Amino acid sequence: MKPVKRGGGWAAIWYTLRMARRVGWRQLWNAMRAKNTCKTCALGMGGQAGGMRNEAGHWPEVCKKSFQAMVADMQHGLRPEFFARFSIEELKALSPRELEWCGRLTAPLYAGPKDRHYRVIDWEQALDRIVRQLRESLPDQMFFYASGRSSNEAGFLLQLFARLYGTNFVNNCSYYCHQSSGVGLTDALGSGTATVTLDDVEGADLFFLIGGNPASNHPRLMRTLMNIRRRDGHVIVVNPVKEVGLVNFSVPSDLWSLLFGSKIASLYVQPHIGGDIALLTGLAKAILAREAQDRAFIEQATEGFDAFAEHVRATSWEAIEKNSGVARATIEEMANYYVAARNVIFGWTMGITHHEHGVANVHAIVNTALLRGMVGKPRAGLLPIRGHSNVQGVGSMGVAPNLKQAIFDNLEKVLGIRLPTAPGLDTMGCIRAAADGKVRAAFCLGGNLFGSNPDARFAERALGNLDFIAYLNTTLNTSHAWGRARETLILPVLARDEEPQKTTQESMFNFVRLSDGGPARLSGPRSEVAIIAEVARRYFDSRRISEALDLDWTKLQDHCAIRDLIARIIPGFEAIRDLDQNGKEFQIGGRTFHQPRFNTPNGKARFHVTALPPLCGEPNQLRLMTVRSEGQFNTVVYEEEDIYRGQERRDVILLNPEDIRRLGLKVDQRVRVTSAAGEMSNILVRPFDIKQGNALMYYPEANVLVPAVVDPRSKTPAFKSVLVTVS
Ligand SMILES: Nc1nc2c(c(=O)[nH]1)N[C@H]1C(S)=C(S)[C@@H](COP(=O)(O)OP(=O)(O)OC[C@H]3O[C@@H](n4cnc5c(=O)[nH]c(N)nc54)[C@H](O)[C@@H]3O)O[C@H]1N2
Ligand SMILES: Nc1nc2c(c(=O)[nH]1)N[C@H]1C(S)=C(S)[C@@H](COP(=O)(O)OP(=O)(O)OC[C@H]3O[C@@H](n4cnc5c(=O)[nH]c(N)nc54)[C@H](O)[C@@H]3O)O[C@H]1N2
Ligand SMILES: [Mo]
Repeated sequence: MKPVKRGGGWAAIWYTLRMARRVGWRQLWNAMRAKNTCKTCALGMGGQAGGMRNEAGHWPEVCKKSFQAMVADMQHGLRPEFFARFSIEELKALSPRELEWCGRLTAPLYAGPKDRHYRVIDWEQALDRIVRQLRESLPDQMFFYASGRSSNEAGFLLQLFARLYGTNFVNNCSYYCHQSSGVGLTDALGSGTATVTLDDVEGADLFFLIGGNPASNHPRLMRTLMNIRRRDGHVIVVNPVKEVGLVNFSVPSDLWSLLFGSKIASLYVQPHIGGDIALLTGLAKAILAREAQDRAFIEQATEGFDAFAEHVRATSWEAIEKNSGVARATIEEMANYYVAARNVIFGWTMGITHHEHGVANVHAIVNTALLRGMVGKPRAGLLPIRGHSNVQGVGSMGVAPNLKQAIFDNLEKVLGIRLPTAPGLDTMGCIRAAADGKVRAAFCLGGNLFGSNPDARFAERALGNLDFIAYLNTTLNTSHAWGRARETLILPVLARDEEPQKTTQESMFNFVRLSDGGPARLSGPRSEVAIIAEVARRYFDSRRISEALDLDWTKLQDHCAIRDLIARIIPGFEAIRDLDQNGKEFQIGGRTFHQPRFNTPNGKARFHVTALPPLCGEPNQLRLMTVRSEGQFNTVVYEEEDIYRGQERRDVILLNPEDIRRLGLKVDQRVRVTSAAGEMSNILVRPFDIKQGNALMYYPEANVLVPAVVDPRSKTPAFKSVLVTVS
């Protein structure tokens, strides 16, 4: 299969038309137009401005992914006969794509230790089964996981319930995603999210895009990058892989761009996997040598500069070049761009966070920005480009093992309750505790806990060691086949645009959106809030949550009542109380930095010394990254092909042609790929423009190979840095 010449464009439009044929034009159009936040990435389209509009009000803002996700939700419902016909073993034989396209879940499903098939049970039995588990377990034998698609309302309720139940074993998929960004940014600025708004990005004259592939994963950021180039600004891409869409992209809603394409990267830098710290240290070294640092800003608004500068000066160019794989001349060229720019944004994604040194990677980016005073003023700053459409909101709501002190205090004060104080557990921590038999049961609000885990065989064993697991999902996924406990329950939920009540979401720019919801497409699935509130009501036997507020779990079926609590408890969310009345979507206070004063105790931003991580691996080994293709959303595979990388299938390993030659391999030869965690056979060798010594395979399948090793600070697995041999 030939790769496309540029990203986006007609291919995206054709695909959309094909999707529309599948479910009906009018239906799809109406669904896309409804006032609901887009379901896919966290760029924050839709909401009250109407579907397909971004935070700057631009229309039409759509991408293939939003159509894919919508069409998947518009599928037919799965009939009970399906589960009588197909055994769990047979579900295991289905690919992630086949599972997704089986149809929407419509009825609660149950499988016990001896069952070979899931069977349909009624809601009464299902809810009672969960409550029985809660009664039989001790609070520290239960954990709660949430993905990032659920609403703020559902997230808030889930963590409140978990804490009143008595546990801090509460976490969300950000532990496998941007946690390193949250930790690294908080270290440096006292705040863990983007420091900028979309407007700021639109006004920048240089954008560093590090370790991300937005052409595929955040397509609507591409218009913004195109606009920067059109204003004579620049985009510097840092990525071991030459991603075609980052070189040239056709923004489908822009006629000129559609016809002729838009150049994206002004400079494309290809470091080794894990070479970013060395590269950015080199960039800082070049800036310091030119004395181009912003002295006034450093003096007035930062601390830790001297130790940082000393470390940078002491690091040799030789070490920098070797470790990053980038020549000094290229780094000097980056410095030329950086020194010439006035307003610079640093955006990054999983190429930065999915490492054992993920937090240090984020420190290195912040250092680079501080060096030239590019944080704490308009049109410049730091932008972790988030994944799931509401992953940031779910975190803000406290679906996290360690509550921020202010939230903890507010919860106790406002509700008049005592919260558990035993330490919480991150996602990998919970999986390990399951493997060790320390936790006995789990409750998963969305997501695919098995499929997203490193070391798939270990994850299967760990989850299999649980007595009970409940999954709340819209469609079937690999967790339901491979991530089963002795007893497994699957509950069908409504998608965001089918909710009977309004819900809210938070974008990666800290902007809170309101979604109207809409009519249910199928009878059967229930609202996430309704399920959590009902489980809690039954478990607590209708006891009141708070005497002070005269509040019980039945009242918390009402999303307005939940938003009222959020407004009282979560700092910065005061305006959420009246959101459904006045429709005023809002920017969360205290997170955007347009002044050089930060949320650290003394108001200063901190430099961090970042040692170069060793570039590991023997000569016969390759460093492997596991990434997304163009046709998937996380563990949900919509299409087998990856048109951007020119791959018609997913069981491939992409290698630099020089490595193929050096290792004595041939293109399209079948090989075995082995790592410390496992092996995959019958993988096809494919040549690709990837930095020599590095390799690429597709997630989630390649999770068999990823060891369960995490960054000690953020607990995020090193999904992008797996040593493998090919034979
Ligand atoms: N269509 C679609 N959209 C999505 C998703 C999806 O699956 N599909 N997932 C959503 C989610 S949850 C997330 S988190 C985001 C993910 O968005 P991305 O982070 O863009 O996704 P990945 O495919 O993991 O790609 C990471 C990129 O990092 C590069 N990379 C790998 N290792 C390194 C390294 O060491 N250094 C540098 N500089 N680069 C490196 C890879 O070459 C690749 O281009 O997208 C969100 N949006
Ligand atoms: N090897 C490797 N592993 C990785 C990554 C990687 O790059 N490489 N990336 C990591 C990252 S960044 C992330 S974020 C995680 C993803 O981890 P998760 O968020 O746990 O997984 P998803 O695949 O996004 O979850 C998909 C499921 O969500 C359900 N769903 C969809 N919409 C809704 C809804 O509205 N409500 C509910 N309740 N359910 C819904 C569907 O049933 C679908 O099967 O994976 C991580 N794992
Ligand atoms: Mo993610």
